[in-house]
Amino acid sequence: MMQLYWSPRSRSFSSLWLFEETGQPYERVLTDISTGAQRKLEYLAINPMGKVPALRDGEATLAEAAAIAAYVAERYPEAKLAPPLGDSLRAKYLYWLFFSPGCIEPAIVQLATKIEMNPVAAGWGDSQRVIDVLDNALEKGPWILGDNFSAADIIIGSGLNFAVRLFKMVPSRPSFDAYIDRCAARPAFQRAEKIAAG
Ligand SMILES: N[C@@H](CCC(=O)N[C@@H](CS)C(=O)NCC(=O)O)C(=O)O
Repeated sequence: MMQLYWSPRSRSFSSLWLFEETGQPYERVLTDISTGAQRKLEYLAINPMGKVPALRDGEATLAEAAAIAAYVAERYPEAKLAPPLGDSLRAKYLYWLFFSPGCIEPAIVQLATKIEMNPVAAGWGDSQRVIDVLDNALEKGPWILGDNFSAADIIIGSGLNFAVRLFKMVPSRPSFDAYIDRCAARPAFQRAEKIAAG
C-alpha cells in the first residue's frame, strides 16, 4: 500500500483528495509541519526539501503535489484521472498539470507579495496574464479539460481553493468561484476535508 506523508493545513490536501478520488486504500503518515516533523532526517530522506506532501510506493519515493498526482493517476488508470497515452486530451492534461506549479503558484505568490519581476526573465511571465489565461480556460467548464475531470483539476482546484478562497491571496473571479464550488461538491473533496480537519 502506498504511504502518503501529509500535514493538516497544507498543500498535501491535494494528495488526500487525489487518493480519495481513486477509491484505493492508502496509508496516511501524519507529518505535522507545525511540529517540525518535516525537518527530521528520516523525512528528509524521502523529500530533501522538507516539504509535504511526499509519497512512498515500495522502493519508490517522490514529492511535489503535481508529480504525486501524475504518479497516482498512472498507477490507478481505472480511476480515470488522466487521459491515457494516445488520447489527444493528454496534451492539455499535461499542460495544465505543469502550468499549475510552474505558472499559477508563482504568479499568485507574486501578486500577493507585490514583488516586481521582469516578466521576460520570470518563467511564468506576467502574473496578471497567468490569472487571465486560467480565468479564460475555466470559464466554460465544468473542468479544466472540459467534460473530463482529471488529476489536473485536483492540483488546480486545490491551489485555487487554498489561495483564492481560504487565504484570499488574489481576488476571485466568477469562473474561479464556480470552479471551486464544483470541486468542493465532489464527495472525494469532502472526505479529504474531513480527514484534513482531523
Ligand atoms: N512545491 C511543493 C510545495 C509544498 C509546500 O510548500 N509544502 C508546505 C506546506 S503547504 C510545507 O511543507 N511547508 C513546511 C516547511 O516549509 O517547513 C509541492 O507542490 O508539493
